[in-house]
Amino acid sequence: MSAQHGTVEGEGIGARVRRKEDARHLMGRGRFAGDIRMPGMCDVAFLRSPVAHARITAVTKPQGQEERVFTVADAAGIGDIVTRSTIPGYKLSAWPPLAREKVRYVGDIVAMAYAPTRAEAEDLCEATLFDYEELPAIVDCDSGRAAGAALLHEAWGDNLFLETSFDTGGMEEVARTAPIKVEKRFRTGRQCMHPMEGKGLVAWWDFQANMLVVHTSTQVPHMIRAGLAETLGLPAGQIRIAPPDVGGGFGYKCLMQPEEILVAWLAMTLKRPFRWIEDRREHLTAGANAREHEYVITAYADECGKLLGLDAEVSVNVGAYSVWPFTACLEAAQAGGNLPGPYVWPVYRCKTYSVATNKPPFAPYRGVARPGVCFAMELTIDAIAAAVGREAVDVRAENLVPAAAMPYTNITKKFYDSGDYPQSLAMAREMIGFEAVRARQAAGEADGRLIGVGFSTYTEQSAHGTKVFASWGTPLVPGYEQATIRINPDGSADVRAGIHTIGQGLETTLAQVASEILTLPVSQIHVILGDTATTPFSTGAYASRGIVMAGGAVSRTAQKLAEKVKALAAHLLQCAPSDIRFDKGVIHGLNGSTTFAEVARAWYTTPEVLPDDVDTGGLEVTDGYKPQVDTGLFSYATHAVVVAVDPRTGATEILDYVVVEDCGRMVNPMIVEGQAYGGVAQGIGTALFEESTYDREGQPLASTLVDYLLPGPTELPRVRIAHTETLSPFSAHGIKGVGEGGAIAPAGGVVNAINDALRGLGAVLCEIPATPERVLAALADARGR
Ligand code: MCN
Ligand code: SMO
Repeated sequence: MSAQHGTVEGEGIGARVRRKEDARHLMGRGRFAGDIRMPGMCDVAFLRSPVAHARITAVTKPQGQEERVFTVADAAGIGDIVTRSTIPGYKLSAWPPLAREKVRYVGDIVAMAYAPTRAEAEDLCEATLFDYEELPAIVDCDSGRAAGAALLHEAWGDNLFLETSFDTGGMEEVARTAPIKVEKRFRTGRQCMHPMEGKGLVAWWDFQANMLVVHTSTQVPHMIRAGLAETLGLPAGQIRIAPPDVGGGFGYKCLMQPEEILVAWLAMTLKRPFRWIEDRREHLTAGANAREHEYVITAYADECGKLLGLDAEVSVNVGAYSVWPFTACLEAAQAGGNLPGPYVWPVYRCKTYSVATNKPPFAPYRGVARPGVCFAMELTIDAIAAAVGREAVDVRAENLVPAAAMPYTNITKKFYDSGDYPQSLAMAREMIGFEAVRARQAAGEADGRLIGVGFSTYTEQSAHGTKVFASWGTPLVPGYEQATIRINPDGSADVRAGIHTIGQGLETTLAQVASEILTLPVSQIHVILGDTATTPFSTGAYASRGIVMAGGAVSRTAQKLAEKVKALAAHLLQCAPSDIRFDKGVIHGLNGSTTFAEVARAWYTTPEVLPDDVDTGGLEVTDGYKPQVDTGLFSYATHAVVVAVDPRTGATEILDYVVVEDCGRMVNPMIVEGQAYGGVAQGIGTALFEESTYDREGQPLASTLVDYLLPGPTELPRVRIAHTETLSPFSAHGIKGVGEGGAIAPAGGVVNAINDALRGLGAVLCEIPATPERVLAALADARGR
């Protein structure tokens, strides 16, 4: 349990080191894009389409201000966002950063303006006239797929970015013989991502270096350099991405956004500093979205609930354009591949549809498809249990991949590298006090509310490797990660990596990995991340790959650097390098000891004390890493939830919440727990509160945080977390990723608990968020039956 973890001595892997980055953030001394001031800097604002689908007839600039307002006619040099993919049948969309001919969602950019202040820039946008002929809007998957539907991209002939199918064969036989058949439809609401800091950037021209410098709030600085080079037609060597502090990314900041391209283009063209800072309303109405899935599921089982076959159709409402670099199809591709989850399914068939609609484009969001997939799968397991009249927790336990089968290749060829899934379920059952909850349920509540308990088990594919992304056909495929480590003249160390820190704690944990090898205290290890001018190449922080990939690179690089330090120290201490060992930052030889500072002094300032044939490579090493498997490392967890539902109001309160997680070796258990807390908070938002609603014309209805409900401290339970540590045999130090996991399970667990509470009344909820209205509708439905 958590108390056993993090009692490691020192500050290396496994220690509960306090986060290095918190000091500046708690003191308000972080430097975010909005904090950057430059002489002569202008603010940029955007005129956005007020309608979801229209043909542009005219855009008229305000008289006398024409040179500060830009439409597509002024931006001949800017390339469209065209995200290629090698998946057969995938259709390309061309997304012009400034709309051309058509607008395809409310928020699509029609014009941009700049001025010394944001208010003046907004005034210029308001004074710009936008004339259009409205076209019918496609807002949901059904109407998008209907025969004769209006087309977003006329040349396609339909509204499907991609259709995929997967079939193991054998479904007809299962359908004919299986004693239990469960048919279900599930829906998950559309969401915004809401990092605490929205998207934003400052761009300027550095005359000294003769390059464009972009301080953009991003998870993927090196990829953005490649994307800007492509769309701006500027060589990548003349672009520096120097990301400032990033106040959360959650996937949203993986994209190259049109605003990013446009502000960079202004700086490149007019050779002066420009800034755009997304406001909350822009995020809610025009920022990329996530999560809107529909599932049609037929599941087969035997009389005991043993799973026999899963037949599924998944539609994802991916919005108007394909985002760069992950395309509009990542979500559905992941959904189809991950739906079977941690269970043994002998037969599987799945069709997926990535449907283009007149809504904002679709980004990966913490967990990507898996929060929806886990919701659908966990509700399916509970439905099967109900059909065979058994406890869902028992049916779950019997169908999870057993520990003895590890490593296990599942039905969709996912390689589950290690773990004990039934153990995590058993521990969660124990911690939540399952029998006590059943007893409390039976006794009834004095206030008339209904108690329910729900479980949700998932796998989190982390650090997906080259082959996985290559199979999705994305334009940039992540391979290795690299790190550079240098011992400074004072004996401290610099760790440089191209991955970025976005709030998830890598400034601390990468220092811990270096400390594990070099034994220097974390305070003497400076971690410098993200800047393309000073760090080695990285594809970035996403897919819970940071600590596996960059941590692996830091580990390998530190080991090579340690050899160099040992060689120099051996000379100073007159012994063999193999006799040298490090302990708490002190370097011990056979007959004495020295320090990193003394070795550094010898190298940097008194080289005459070193032999003539010294390795002139010095005290700096760059090396890279990729895990032994290319298919990702699979973390997993079980969440257990107790809720009280008020059948009169439909309101749900979470009474207890338990997480039993396993992400291999934990580098910092405190940070892992923080990741679980944060993820669960977002997952509870998905389960109960958050929804980007649209009307039939494609108008967003949730344009403020009054309409779009984010959970706050009063809505969130005290989450109890326990860990098991099953080391991966395939990664450095046995580490697996954890960044997305917390957000994957809550919807499944919470809604299973709600359905458990409502069971006596015959109501079943299949749609999230589980708002009071939906709970009441499910109850009314049950009464009507
Ligand atoms: N960690 C650890 N031991 C492990 C696994 C992870 O100590 N066995 C720590 C890591 O060192 C790191 C954190 O947990 O500090 C997350 O690590 P990892 O799972 O490798 O994830 P990434 O570094 O790749 O970060 C991205 C990931 C993703 S994909 C999303 S989405 C997400 C997440 O992290 N966005 C976040 N967590 C976030 N947390 C914050 N505060 N802000 C975001 O935007
Ligand atoms: S959604 Mo995380 O950035 O992979």
